[in-house]
Amino acid sequence: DLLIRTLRQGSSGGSSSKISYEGFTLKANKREIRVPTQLFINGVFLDAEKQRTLDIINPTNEQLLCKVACASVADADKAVQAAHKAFYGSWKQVSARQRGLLMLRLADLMEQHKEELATIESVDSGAVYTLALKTHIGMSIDAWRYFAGWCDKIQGNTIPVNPARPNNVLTFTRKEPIGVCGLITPWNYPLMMLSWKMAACIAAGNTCLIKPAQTCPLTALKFAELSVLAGFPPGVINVLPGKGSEAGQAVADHGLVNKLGFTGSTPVGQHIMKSCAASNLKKCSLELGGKSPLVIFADCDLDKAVRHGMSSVFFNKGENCIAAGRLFVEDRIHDEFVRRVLKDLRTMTIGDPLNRSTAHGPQNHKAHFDKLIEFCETGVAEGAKLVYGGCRVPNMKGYFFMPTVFTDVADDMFIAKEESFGPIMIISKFNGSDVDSVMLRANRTDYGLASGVFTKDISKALNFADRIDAGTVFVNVYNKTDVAAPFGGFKQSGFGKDLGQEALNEYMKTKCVTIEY
Ligand code: TAP
Repeated sequence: DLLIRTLRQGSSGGSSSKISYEGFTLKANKREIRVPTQLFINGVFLDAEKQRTLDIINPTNEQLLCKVACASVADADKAVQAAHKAFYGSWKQVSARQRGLLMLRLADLMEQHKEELATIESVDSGAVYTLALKTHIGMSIDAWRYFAGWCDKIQGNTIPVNPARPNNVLTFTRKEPIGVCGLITPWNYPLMMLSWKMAACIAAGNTCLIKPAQTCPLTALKFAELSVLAGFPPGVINVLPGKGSEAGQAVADHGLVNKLGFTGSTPVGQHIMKSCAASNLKKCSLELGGKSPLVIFADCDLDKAVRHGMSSVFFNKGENCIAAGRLFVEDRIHDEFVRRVLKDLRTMTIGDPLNRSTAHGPQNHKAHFDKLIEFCETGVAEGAKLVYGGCRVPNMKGYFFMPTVFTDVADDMFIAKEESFGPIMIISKFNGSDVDSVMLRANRTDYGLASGVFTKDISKALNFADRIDAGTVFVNVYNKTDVAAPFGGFKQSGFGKDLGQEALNEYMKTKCVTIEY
């Protein structure tokens, strides 16, 4: 059949010329990259209703990069109808193993285009290129490969139930795809958030539409082009750049969407859950905000604690959902810890994210940048001690925010409780002989996404892991995520897992079949 023929042709068929779209040529990183700027619905690129567009701004220079189609409610409906038709049509003809092959082929194409994708991500979102290559794009490719492997290993159970003698009974379960899934993602890791969700969703046999964050939808559109080259049937994957309040809301409200996978802020997550309930009681999973505690005991390897403590906050310019929102440092090492952090910060290279020596790029967009300024002003007004940064990088165009450190932060301060989502380290002291009290303080947050502890004492570390109320615990490391390990929060950080085998369950339903014989 056509799909198998496409698969056999290999990925180097030079078919890119067959995909027509309106786009722009990004000249950056010594490359010229064609990037689509239209909606991607039912396998083709097309304009939004009434030709509406979004302005895409380059955060490094605050200049207009391009205009991208902005989906309306009617466009969202068009995408849902396409996904619905594909789910009951062409996608049903594709066997689980063929699905895995398509996903592997897509991953290969992403790998072949990884420098292009990383360049686009860097220019669009301000991600440092070297990090974009390794994490934003690298982990996206890993996710597609990991979930491709699951496609033909999704199995039910046979279950011994009580028969009505003399008859026998066979009861078994089937894991079935849910149908059309809506995916809504934030701006901090645009392609990676898409991949974490979509790879699990597609592996489970669903069709989908994604509404990427309006500030940086470009890698999602380049990805859509690659999905055509990989041979995905039309309608299986649809990409709808647009506004959350309009296109996103339309997806959450749509009666033909059976599942919503959301990553974003807690307030929007709460709102979306209500829409899911009110529309058609669609299943939803929510990966929301965090204010993750990192506890550093005096008996740690201090070099390592400083290195990981820095990256727990400043990784991806703090636009990292599991970023350590609060550091509790044991009083005996507090001053030395702060001294070493400041020493490292003074040598941190801030600048063009495409430059290979840059460690810290611009924040994603202006509204976020402005909120960070406000966050720091609040901290100062509350009486926390601002020991570094807290302002725009002097004399630089672009949304460059100084890596920032606050000490003497009291538990009831705004900056101790609220997520900044930026490069702002919030440090408080604790007394090492009173572990109960630091555990209480670490857990006294509405969030429960991640956490970390640094200590050489294995009992202390395991006690921390037992007692902390968070979905992820790092011991003597931070930010160590992997596509095979489940990821997701507790409390107001949401529910449902991305990644790992557990993520598949978010995109499947269990049917129980009972036969008397
Ligand atoms: P949000 O403002 O919540 O936006 C997330 C997505 O939801 C965007 O695509 C947004 O569209 C869309 N949206 C907004 N209103 C909507 C509505 N009424 N209906 C449907 N969709 C709607 O978050 P953000 O500012 O982009 O991202 C930052 C937040 O995400 C932080 O709190 C961070 O902690 C969290 N985050 C969590 C994780 C995990 S794994 N837990 C990972 C990354 C980020 P627009 O493009 O129009 O805004």
